[in-house]
Amino acid sequence: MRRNHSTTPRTTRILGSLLLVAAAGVFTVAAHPEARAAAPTPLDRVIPAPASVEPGGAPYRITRATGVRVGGSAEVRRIGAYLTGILRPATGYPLPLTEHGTGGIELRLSKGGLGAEGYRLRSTPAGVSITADAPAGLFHGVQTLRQLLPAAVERKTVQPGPWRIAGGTVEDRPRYAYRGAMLDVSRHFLTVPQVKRYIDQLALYKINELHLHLSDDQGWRITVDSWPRLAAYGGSTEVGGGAGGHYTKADYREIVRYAAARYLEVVPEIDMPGHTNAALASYAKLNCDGVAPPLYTGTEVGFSSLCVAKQATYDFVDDVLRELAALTPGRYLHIGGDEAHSTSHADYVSFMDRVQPVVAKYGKTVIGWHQLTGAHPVQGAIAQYWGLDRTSAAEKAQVVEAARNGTGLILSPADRVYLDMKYTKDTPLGLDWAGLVEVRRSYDWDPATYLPGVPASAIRGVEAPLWTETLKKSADLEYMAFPRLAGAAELGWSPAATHDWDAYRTRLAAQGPRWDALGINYYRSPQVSWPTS
Ligand code: TNX
Repeated sequence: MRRNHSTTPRTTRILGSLLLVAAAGVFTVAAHPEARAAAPTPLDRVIPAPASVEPGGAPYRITRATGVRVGGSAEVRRIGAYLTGILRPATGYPLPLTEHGTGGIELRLSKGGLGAEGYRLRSTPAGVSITADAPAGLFHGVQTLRQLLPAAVERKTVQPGPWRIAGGTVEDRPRYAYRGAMLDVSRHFLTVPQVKRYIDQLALYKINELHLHLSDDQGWRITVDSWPRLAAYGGSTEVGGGAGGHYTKADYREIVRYAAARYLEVVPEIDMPGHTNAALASYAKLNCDGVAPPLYTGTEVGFSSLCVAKQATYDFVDDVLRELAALTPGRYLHIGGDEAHSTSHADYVSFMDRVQPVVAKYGKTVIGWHQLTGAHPVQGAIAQYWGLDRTSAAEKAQVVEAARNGTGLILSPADRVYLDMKYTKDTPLGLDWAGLVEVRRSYDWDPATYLPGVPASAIRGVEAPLWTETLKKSADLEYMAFPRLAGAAELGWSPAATHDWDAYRTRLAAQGPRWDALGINYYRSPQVSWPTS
């Protein structure tokens, strides 16, 4: 009974529900309390929805005797260690990493035609195996395995179990290669542990790109050795006048390392030529009038601009991008380019004409906010679309035209996946300039048809930005990100044929206890029937 979403989703969904009802019946009459709680999570109750699920056979049960087999490479062993790091505290089992033997949990690299990030998970009473062409696939398979276990597996103290994984096979691979989340560490500075905590949350949903918005009017957050005042002075405050902060190069490398260990690529952004007050305040020579403005701690946008006519501006850009590229193993440098309301159009175009080749000179690919499509995007450039339903037809047409001419697109429609938008008028945090964005609205759109006329090949994926004008603590970030982040991750990963609000809200409800167990603060949207216990 293979469930391949491109062919027969609905019939099998109904069949699956019937089986579930039958299973629930069996377990209600069973006397043992453990058995009653034990109907294992169905293989398709995972976010993002897997590409293909074939349920069948009895479940596997993790016990005190289970080992984790990780033959082959050091990287597979490291993924095994990550998995046991998750499983050991709640199960209380030793779960040794082994190279040989049979049964148990097995992670193995083997060519299966599922691509750079795909995996196959097979569960039988004898064991669970995850196989993949490449380590990233094994890591994503581990996230699926995690979600197939009871939510209590996420707790840090020993829990009763049982730890069962439904029988059958999952074959999975992403719809889009770029599945991103952005953190604005400029408006409020976020510490390295805060960023790591968010990275762990992103990994659970198979997100593979972490875009860091490292500079804005309110703060410059990364050390640049050739321009030391950027971080030391430009990073010394934030929205509301707090102390701000910045990452040393060692801090930044640590974020990159931590992300890479979870198969996320870091995309650093230096926003230019607008959103630059922190830089302009740090160096008078970057200003056309040679006068440094004061540091800024408000939340207005569009008032600052680098001086497009001055050579100092391009010396600055070259130094900053060179140092940033040297810190960046990833493919991309994001050069911003949004809301340059204090830069004339002609200046904006000439600035982008000079700056994009600098990115290429340092071996990286340009990403810019979609206003870049109003200039001359270089070949290979990617534009990040942050428009709304109500964005003018002319602006949309400009983006579509660029996509037809080869510019790639990352979709971040603000009235869908801007995680800083309020859910309702009563949401205590966030902004509402793009509208109120409840969970269903955030999930219910299709990246492939969102901008009619864009060729499918232009769409690189989906990114959910989290701007921090109103957000300071991890609990604030999480309240805005969860549950909507899970929906954005699913739009990026799952085949279009799995898209179904009713099925999604059931799967989403099952994430609530997991977030509780992980200590993740989330918005209990009334659109979702969260479990009560
Ligand atoms: C628009 S999106 C901005 C940011 C703000 C955000 C707040 C974009 C490229 N620019 O400067 O932080 O709205 O929602």
